[in-house]
Amino acid sequence: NMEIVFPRLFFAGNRLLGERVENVSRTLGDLRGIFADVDAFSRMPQNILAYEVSSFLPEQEGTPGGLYFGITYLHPGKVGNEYFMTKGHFHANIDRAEFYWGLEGEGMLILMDQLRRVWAERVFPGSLHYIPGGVAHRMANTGNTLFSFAACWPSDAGHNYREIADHGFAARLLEVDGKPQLIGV
Ligand code: PAN
Ligand code: ZN
Repeated sequence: NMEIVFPRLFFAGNRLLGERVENVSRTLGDLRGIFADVDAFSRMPQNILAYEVSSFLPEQEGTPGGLYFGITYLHPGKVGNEYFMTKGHFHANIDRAEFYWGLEGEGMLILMDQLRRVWAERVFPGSLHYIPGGVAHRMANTGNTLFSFAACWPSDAGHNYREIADHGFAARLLEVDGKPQLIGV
C-alpha cells in the first residue's frame, strides 16, 4: 500500500505554516536610503511595517536544482510621492531567474538589467511575471490596500542587495497627477 500524506506546507491566514518556513519583516527604518525624499522619510515613524515575507525554503541555501517559494505582503504608503517598495536586488548568482505573480491589490514590478536599463510591469491578481537572469527586481505598492505577490526562485540564486543599496535603480516610480510614473534619475 502506498502512503498518502498530509502536505508539508499550507496557508494559515496570511502565513505559510510548516517546516522550513522563514518569516521576515521590514520596517520603514530597515529601508533607509532607498527613497529619494530623505526629509519626508525622516519625518515618518521608522517602526511602521513596510513589508513581510513568508518563505518556504525546502532545500539548503545554495542547493543547485532546488526551488524556493515566498509570499510578500507589501503595505500601502508613500515616502513623499514615492510608493512603498521592496529593497530590490540582483541575485548573487546573477544568471538565476525568478517568477513573480500577483495575488491581491495592485503594484508595479520594476526591473533593471546590468546596463541599468529600467522598465516596469503592472501587477494585479493573476498577473504572471518572468524575471530573466541578470535582471534586478523590486516591487512597489501603487494602490491604497495591501499588495501581495508570490515568488518562486532557485535555491542557489542568493541575494545581492549591495549593488542596489550602493547605486539604486536608474529610475524611480513616483506618483505624478495621481498616477504611477517611471522617472529616470
Ligand atoms: C523575493 C523578495 C521579496 C522581498 O522573495 O526577496 O519580495 O524583497 P527584497 O528581498 O528585495 O527585500 C525575491 O525576489 N526572492 O528572490
Ligand atoms: Zn529575487
